[in-house]
Amino acid sequence: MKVYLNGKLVPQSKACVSVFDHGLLYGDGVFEGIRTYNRRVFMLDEHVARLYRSARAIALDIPISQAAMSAAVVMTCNANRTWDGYVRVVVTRGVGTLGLNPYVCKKPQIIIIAGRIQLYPHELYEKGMSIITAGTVRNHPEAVNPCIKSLNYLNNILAKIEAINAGVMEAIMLNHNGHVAEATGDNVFAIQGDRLMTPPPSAGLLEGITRDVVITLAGQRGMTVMERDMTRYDLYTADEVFLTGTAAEIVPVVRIDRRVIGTGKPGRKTLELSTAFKEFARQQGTPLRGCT
Ligand code: PXG
Repeated sequence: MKVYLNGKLVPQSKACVSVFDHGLLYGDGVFEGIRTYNRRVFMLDEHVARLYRSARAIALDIPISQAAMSAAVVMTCNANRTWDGYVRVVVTRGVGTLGLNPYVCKKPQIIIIAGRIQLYPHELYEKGMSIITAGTVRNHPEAVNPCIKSLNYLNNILAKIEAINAGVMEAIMLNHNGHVAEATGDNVFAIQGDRLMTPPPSAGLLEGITRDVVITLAGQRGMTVMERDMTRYDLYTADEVFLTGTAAEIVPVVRIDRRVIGTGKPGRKTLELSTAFKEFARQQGTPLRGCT
């Protein structure tokens, strides 16, 4: 595998960063996870724009333009023949000292890894997923805003530990008001009748790019889409619940905190949206080498 590191493609074995990198020492940096489908990079401009927003929010100046970043992603995918895969873009603050001061870090490190992604097991998409609500509260937006896709995922990892320890793979995180925010690496949706509900960004969540696509696709299918504050009540009493994310796509949820959701099977509308999403993802995207 060839890894993009600060403008060059280097063999995986040579793709190293310093132990003094503030990304490692403090989680001081930002990242993106992007998919390729059918020789196209899905929603590349949107991911790159979010990366630069995240960087801006932590006062990190990425030393190349957004267009150059997009070109670097395409180049890395082509070099690795990542036609149906997963791309991780990481920008760290760079090498500094053992102190916190980010301004001593003069050169942000840009890393692009084009590889595979481990999706949830196939049967989860057919049978649906069991999840819990976590006790770990989602970061307060006035602390580290969850809109920032930063390298510090400890808040999410603490909730993920709760999930795994409870024997499930995902956890819903609530915010400081007890409202539903999101899952540890996915956004959450609930369907009640013809209404599709998802928490608003003000609830403290990453504005997922898959979330945006699903909102658009649902609108096109005549569903009423509402961004509104939700509590566990809305999840427990929903007809259907599902999670969305770049890696996960659309995952039906059939149990929350051991309560059965809807019929206990993936819902019809969830499956419809999932089919529409797959169709859209195959057709849309920035072309890679050999894309027809
Ligand atoms: N919320 C959070 C906290 C995320 O990290 C999403 C929602 C979904 O956003 P997109 O734009 O992908 O639709 C994410 C992104 C993992 C993993 O290993 C997941 C993400 C990022 C990094 C790792 O599960 N999801």
